[in-house]
Amino acid sequence: MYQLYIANKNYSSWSMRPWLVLQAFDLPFEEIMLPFPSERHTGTFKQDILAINPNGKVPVLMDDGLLLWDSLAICEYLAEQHPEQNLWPKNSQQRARARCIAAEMHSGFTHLRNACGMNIRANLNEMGKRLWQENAELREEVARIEQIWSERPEAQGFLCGEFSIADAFYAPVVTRLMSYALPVSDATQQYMQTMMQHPAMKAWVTAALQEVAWVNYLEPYQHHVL
Ligand SMILES: N[C@@H](CCC(=O)N[C@@H](CS)C(=O)NCC(=O)O)C(=O)O
Repeated sequence: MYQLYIANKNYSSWSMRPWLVLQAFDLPFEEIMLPFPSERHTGTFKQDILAINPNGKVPVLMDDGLLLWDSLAICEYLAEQHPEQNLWPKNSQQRARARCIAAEMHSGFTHLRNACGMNIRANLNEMGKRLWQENAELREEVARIEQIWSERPEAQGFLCGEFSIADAFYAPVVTRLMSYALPVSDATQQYMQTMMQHPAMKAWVTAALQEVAWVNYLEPYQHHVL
């Protein structure tokens, strides 16, 4: 049984990716939630995660004492451990493409990530309008994402055929586009719907919506009303 250490489902986009892969492929895992503190440099999150991962971040996968501490490395490891399940697409061309687009997400899209932090339960539509007008890099990055998504083999399907690690990597983009109501094409919205209907995605989003913890430093656009 794997152990996956994650942080708040509402906020932690890097935690979401390997969690979705474990869940979608029905791999046996125990989830260990280390919630972010309400204010930076308070609470026990940092000391708790540092006790198991010197890198000090989530997600972390533990497999029988083996520590893995990066979302993409975790997914690669899981794919290697379960070759009978196509965590990466079976078709070699789609597999190559899936790896490229997952890597592009993992190492890029910093404007989207910085301006539109994941916040599943929030309605940030008004802020989204403003960011869209003011932030040209954000518009460019969303255009690139729409291009990637438009190249999926089937309009009703996932990015590289069946659900794969590539989709898990773009899952937090789906929720961001919704939270900030960024203006995207019908084809993009179709993919967002496909993703939102996936059982693993539904399970994560449902759990995120039930969380009440407020993490002030991840809420640049809202005030906490008690
Ligand atoms: N490149 C890493 C990023 C991990 C990351 O930034 N995790 C965030 C949560 S989404 C974190 O642990 N932040 C806590 C901190 O930096 O103190 C990965 O792919 O796993």
